[in-house]
Amino acid sequence: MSEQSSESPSGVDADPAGLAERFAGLAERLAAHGQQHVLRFWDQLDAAGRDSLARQLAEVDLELLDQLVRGEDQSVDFGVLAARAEAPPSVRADGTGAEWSVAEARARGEESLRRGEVAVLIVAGGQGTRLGFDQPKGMFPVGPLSGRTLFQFFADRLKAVARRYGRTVPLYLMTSPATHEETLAYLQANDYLGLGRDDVHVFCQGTMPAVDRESGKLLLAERDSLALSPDGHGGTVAALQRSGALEAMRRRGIRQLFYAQVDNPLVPLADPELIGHHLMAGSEMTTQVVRKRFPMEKVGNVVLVDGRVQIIEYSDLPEQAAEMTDEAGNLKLWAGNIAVHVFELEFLARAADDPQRLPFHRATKKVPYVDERGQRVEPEEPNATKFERFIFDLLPSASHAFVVEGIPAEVFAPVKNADGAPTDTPAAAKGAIVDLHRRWLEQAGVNVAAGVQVEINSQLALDAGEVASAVAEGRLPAAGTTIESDQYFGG
Ligand code: UD2
Repeated sequence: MSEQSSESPSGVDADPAGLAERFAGLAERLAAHGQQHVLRFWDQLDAAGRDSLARQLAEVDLELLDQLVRGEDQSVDFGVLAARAEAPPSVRADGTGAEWSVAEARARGEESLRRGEVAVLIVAGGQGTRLGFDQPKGMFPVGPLSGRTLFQFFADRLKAVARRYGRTVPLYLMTSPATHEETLAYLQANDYLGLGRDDVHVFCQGTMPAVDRESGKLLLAERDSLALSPDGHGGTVAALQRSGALEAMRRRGIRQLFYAQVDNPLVPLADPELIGHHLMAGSEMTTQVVRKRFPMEKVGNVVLVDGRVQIIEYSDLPEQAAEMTDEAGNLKLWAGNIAVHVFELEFLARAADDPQRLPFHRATKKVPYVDERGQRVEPEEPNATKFERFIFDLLPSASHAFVVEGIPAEVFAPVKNADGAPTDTPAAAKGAIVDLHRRWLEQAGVNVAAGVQVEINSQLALDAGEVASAVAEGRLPAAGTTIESDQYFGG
């Protein structure tokens, strides 16, 4: 299941000659790229340390790193791009904008779920630094009353979808070296969240080395290891292929992959409507968006440039472009990326065969390192450049890329920042869950007293329609009654 190597150091101790050869080979390769300084402490390392450093270095594409450091790939001027950008063609939340009805889309999506053609992919490689939670984010307790974790929320929903359509929806979870082992241990300890053991697949994304922002030199995190960080969620494409997950999905008859981020408890995983719009549009990659609340909101901007749908990340969008309005005074670039996509599996497979398709983005960060004297330095200012790929950069290469508007209160409540921050906090996400479940109950004729919190497990009712059925069948309080105190309706 895991593609991350846990092999022990190969017996280099027993073969000092081999070791010398290995050093010579590495030194030569590194010198050709001006990076030999990372072997500075080689003589002081034990066999395990040498082995681990050599393994890390074997994974680094030094040619590519040279190009990135020289900035040869940096051709995009986002200011110019944004000036030419228009709102993307989309199906609006009220169903307008498409040649088919929402009901037709839903029926089409349901058909593919009944055929077992859909898998779900959740990217869970991020380290949750902003949230200040030191475990994998999926383990964060987000249930307002149940305390259920993000991972449990997703599993509850997938079990409910499987029950409704009579076919399981396998879960593919992408971790990073920072989250892999702990995620696996959590899943094992929790019986794979009640999903079948064969229906949960965990695979680990790759890494990219950080370099000194001035010199472009590789940084050492320790004397025997490089400063590495996850290669961005764009790394999903290569990791799917490398881990065998892509092939496993094909064998299983999966054709559509529903992609989401681990930080959004409201994401309607395997939503038949979104999958249906994707299929009706004949799209290779479909993305769900919400109307941005304000120009500089921290969501990517889904736009149309030269006839191609693409995303300009919030950090790349100049303020002036973000503030442009249309004739009605609404934001021109209104479509905010919530990182919910539907992919044709074969489109991803083709992308995996073409590793250069995704560009790299740069971020300047504080990265602790070991200096030339072997002293650990905790920088106070950003000292390093990190390189990441973004999965949404696949959009321009997709044929019929398609955009579907969702209602934020129903689909988007990301957990990004610690409580106390102005937006995207656990408190805000919990509030959004309570508000949504309250509305479902009220639509079914159940009253919820002011200030009272309610939470409904997806296994009991997945959406407003199922809440209405559960009310009618006596599995939730009857219509006309009032819920007077906080209540969790479990699965
Ligand atoms: C992301 C989107 C942004 C918007 C927003 C909505 C990017 C670059 N931007 O912003 O456009 O849609 O989400 O919530 O994605 N992850 C990995 N491996 C990595 C890096 C990230 O698995 O190497 C996962 C991470 O666990 C998380 C997700 O990707 O689930 C997003 O990462 P982020 O929180 O760094 O992205 P953010 O909030 O800046």
